[in-house]
Amino acid sequence: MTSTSSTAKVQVRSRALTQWIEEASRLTQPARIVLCDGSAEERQRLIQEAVTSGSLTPLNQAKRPGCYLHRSDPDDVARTEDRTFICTPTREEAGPTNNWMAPDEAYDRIRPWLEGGMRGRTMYVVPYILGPLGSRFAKVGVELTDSVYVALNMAIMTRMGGVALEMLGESDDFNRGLHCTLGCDSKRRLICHFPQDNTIWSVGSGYGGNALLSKKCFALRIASWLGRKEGWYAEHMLLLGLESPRGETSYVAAAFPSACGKTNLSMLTLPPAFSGWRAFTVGDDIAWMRVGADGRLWAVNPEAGYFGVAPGTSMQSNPNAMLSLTHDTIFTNVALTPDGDVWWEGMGTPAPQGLIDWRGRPWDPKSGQKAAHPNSRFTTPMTNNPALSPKADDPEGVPISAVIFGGRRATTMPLVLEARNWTHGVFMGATMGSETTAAATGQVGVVRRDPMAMLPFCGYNMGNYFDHWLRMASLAPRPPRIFMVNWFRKNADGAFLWPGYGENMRVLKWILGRVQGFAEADQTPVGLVPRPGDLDLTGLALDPESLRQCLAVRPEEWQTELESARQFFAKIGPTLPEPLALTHRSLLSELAKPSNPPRAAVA
Ligand code: SAT
Ligand code: MN
Repeated sequence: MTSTSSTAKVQVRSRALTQWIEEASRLTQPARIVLCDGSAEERQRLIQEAVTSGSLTPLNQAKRPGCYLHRSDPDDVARTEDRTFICTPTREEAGPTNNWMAPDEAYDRIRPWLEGGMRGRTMYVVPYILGPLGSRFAKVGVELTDSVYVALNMAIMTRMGGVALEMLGESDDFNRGLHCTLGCDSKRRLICHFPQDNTIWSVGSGYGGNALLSKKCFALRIASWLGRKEGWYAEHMLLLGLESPRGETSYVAAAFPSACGKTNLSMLTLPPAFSGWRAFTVGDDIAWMRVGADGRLWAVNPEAGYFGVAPGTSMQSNPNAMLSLTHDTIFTNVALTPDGDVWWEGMGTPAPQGLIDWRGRPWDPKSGQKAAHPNSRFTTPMTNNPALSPKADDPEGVPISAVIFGGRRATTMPLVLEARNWTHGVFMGATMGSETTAAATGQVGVVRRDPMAMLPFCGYNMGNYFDHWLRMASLAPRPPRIFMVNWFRKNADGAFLWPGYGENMRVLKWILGRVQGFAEADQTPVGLVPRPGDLDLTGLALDPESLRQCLAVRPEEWQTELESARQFFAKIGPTLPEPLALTHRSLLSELAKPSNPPRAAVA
């Protein structure tokens, strides 16, 4: 017998939603159904439930009010890309870079697992909005989940509850996310996307992007598919505002693969030499972008919170994140201190004695094991961020001056490289590569091509996705300029050449200078690079040799790079747009030319 919570002060007016909840509860047979209203009282009630069931451990409330620790199943600590499927009627629609399953096959495989899958448990109905309220960007999703941890995370990550039902009204236009933990059984773990049905079925995992269906599943995979159909863009990008000493704010959108410092860059703290400047976070992970009436590209952050990587986050690397984490935050798989606080590797303080590791066991510093899982996370509301942009909630979004692609590359890729034109910029994004991190299961540290940081998140054929990017040039009369950055280049001894973090502002200043037409650059066979004197290095002790190596374009490295890009394009196959193949050929012939003395290029 199921009962619906009567405490919710909200009402479902959409017949389609009522029917779908009924259908899902007939299938999964929960003991209770709770319709989430998004209120503060509800949050307290859900936290209480989670603490009682052991899903959350309260942290020291005097030190971290409103903060809790969650430990996931040790076998369920990252996205599982090999169990993630795009279920379009044809394999061709999903393309060569996605796992594909026919929709009927996927539904038929998962349905038996879902039968009675929530028996004895609560089904939380979580209605949410992606995008600012009242915005033309905004979309409604509803996630049905048997995880209170997921419901609590969704309340932080999205505009959740009554507001979403209000926006939905009587409409049937919403994303249907059905999530069932099934004891986090890896043998019954599948994350299936049905773009044509605007539906996601996720089973067997309670973690991050597998389970918070608003995030990678809807805001990227399904939304990228909707964006192509409707003429807009859903991208794996942070959004950052930079206010100059003259009081003008410019916005950049930047794509980096998971766990490459997107959150840090989006919360940038500026070096002392940039005292007249200010940096503001609009978003840290996902951008939805549309061409505005003025011909520029405009963007919003569809989310309302951050699901950031904890290890490496410190007062030095990201003070705005550290300040955000002082209250009302859920920590996942970090270490617990004896006085009920959190700790992780790279927090900037020595490990206290008596730590409990991420699995809940006493931690032995000599064991060689990490106390916090490398992909341990914090979930914190964006309103906690001292650097939150006043435009973060603006229905209009922000106009984008520059699109920045980046990855983690020990060699080849200079600190910054500007595309010659739109097609070359799309080529740079399409061929970008990065060394893998702990954000997904699998081998760490090998270079993989990760176009626009969307390889695991593009909900349709990658070749068609490139074509959609090329199309922006004709949709937007005033498109942003495109750049590539690499904060992670190393010298022959394996040491990082560039200090990174706040010092990245020096590169951003050059990028804005290029956009505004006063910064200069050298032409190289593969794009435009600043000369050492073009970067504002005031107050930075960086030896000239390291800087030279940071900016170097080495033809022999680029030969290898372009060969690897060719192999990747071959994998894309017949949907690869011809302009990208042409760009590849023209770069090869530029590289083959006898080297000319570098020319200064004026913007
Ligand atoms: O687990 S998530 O997909 O939400 C985080 C990430 O991989 O970037
Ligand atoms: Mn991400």
